Amino acid sequence: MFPLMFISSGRGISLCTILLENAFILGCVFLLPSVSGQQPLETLLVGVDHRAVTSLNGEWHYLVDQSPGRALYTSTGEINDKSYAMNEHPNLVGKHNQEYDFATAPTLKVPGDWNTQVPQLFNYEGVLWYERDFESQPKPRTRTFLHIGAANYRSHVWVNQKRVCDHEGGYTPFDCEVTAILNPGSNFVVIAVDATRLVDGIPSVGIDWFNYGGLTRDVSIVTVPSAFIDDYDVHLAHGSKFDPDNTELTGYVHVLDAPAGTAVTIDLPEAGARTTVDTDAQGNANFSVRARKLTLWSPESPKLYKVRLTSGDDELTDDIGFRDIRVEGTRILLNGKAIFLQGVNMHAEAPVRGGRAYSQNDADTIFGYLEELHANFVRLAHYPHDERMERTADRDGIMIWSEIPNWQHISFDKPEVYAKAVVMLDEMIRRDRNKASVILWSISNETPNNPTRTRFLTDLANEARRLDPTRLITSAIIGPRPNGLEMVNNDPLCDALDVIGQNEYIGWYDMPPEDADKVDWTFPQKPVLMSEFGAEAKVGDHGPVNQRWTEEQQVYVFEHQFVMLRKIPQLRGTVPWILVDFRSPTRNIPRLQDGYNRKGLISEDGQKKKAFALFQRAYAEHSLGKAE
Ligand code: GCB
Repeated sequence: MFPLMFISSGRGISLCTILLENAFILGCVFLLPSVSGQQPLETLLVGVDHRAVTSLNGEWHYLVDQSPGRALYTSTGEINDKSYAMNEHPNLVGKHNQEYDFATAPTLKVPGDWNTQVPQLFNYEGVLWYERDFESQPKPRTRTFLHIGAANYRSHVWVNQKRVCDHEGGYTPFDCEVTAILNPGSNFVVIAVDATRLVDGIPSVGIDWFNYGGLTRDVSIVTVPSAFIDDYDVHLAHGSKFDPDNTELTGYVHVLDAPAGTAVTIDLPEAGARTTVDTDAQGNANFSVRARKLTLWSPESPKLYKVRLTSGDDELTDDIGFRDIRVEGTRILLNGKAIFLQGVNMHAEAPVRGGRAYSQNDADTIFGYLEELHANFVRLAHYPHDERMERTADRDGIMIWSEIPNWQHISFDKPEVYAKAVVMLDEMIRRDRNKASVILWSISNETPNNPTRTRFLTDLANEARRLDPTRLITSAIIGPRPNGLEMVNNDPLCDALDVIGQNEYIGWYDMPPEDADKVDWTFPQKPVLMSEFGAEAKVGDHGPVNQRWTEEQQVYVFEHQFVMLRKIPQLRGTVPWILVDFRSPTRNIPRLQDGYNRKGLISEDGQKKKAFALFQRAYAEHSLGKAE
């Protein structure tokens, strides 16, 4: 067990230092915002996209604060609350005061990375300040939050000159309470976003994707009653026998700041299910209710129900599907039926438009490709994507692997890094636990096999199970290094997983493509997904199959992969790397790469390579593996 523990308080967590070796509790350190510290997850509103909010999307003024970020950081590395956060304007007459002015500064669109909006900022990875004004009419007995869908990587937020929150992590949402700070009429918000990579960050400094900076997802103002539903979980009772006319649904609704005994109603009119339960002293209302008429969610029938939650003055209606996912031996069962996942990987980069994906149009383009491919599964690499992706997957019946960015080299020996990982995991699970499409939580990708990392990730897998016992836990494992043609995965991390993700690049980084035919894999007795495999090709480049970078060679690599994959009895899914070519600054071969990883089945401008048709056929014929 890691020498740090999270103690639940309500549904939030606080970081406490506990010396377990001495069984001696030193006490809880409620983390204060600091330059390097991660704030514990306190309030994170679930289902914000299903509430009436005031959008703060649109044009925001910005100022660049080049490294070392003199406006954001003091010389001792503290956050400076008295600089741009004050949003003052320079005196044009009288005494000299300061040298910035948001009011006349240029603007950036939010949501959106800064890199693809301003040519000079394309490679910028430092601090950038955002500002915008907004109107508010605070109402009595309400609370107001600023909700930020994601900001990469660290954010510091001030409203009307007061710091309201700090957040670390580029791919998950957070909320800052502003109730006491808002003025009737005009207000302003200033957000400093620092995209500097950190050795002790998650991910760490070396990544194979583009480090888009900025307010990359929706920003909104959310007003709720003084006691409000901040979190809920409505799912099919795990292990219940499915009877469409009498099915148990279960979960909880958490009402923040509700006195014990506050009534909560869970109502699914179409399913004939309704119950009213009371909150406990922590504001939690656990429930169990029978549905009289239920169609389970599945790729063939992605049925969603209106789920209306009410408590006091608060009310929220979500669209939720119900399904059961479990592992039995080496099989994955969806609603009791063995499945084979016909998948593909995807980064959160907008096809054609380029830049960080954030819109429904981006999601629809990606899901359009998935449909054409006859895919039923997508791995959202290597971090949580925009919530629209899960919503669209719920709608379209595509199953999802969602992961936190524990990518390759992380400071696994540092308790503070473990603390960050737990918060990111909690934020990911909390946002998406009501999405039927999500079947797998992944805790990491291609991490080095050593005891420190295995302990860190085993603890994290257990934490994921504690947070959500209804889903499967996985990780993408790399190795063993090829040793002849026998590949034995004996990574001890597999013990902590329900489903093994295996990455391999036979035919590209390792061995000639044809050798794949002769490779034999041995795995622990669990379901296996080949979670990455592939080769690069520049769209439009043609030639013989032994010529690198051609579409023909990419197809050839996959064809030999197929021979190998069909021989793995416990293979339960194929997830080629990757659906669309994506930006990666380390991919620098002129003309062939030009800053893109070219392992896509589709080029970044939407042209399908030959390999796309290969998978389309294989998936249409269901020919790559068996469900049991
Ligand atoms: C991997 C990584 C992925 C890379 C890919 C590649 O093993 O998991 O993030 O982009 O290989 O193309 O090398």
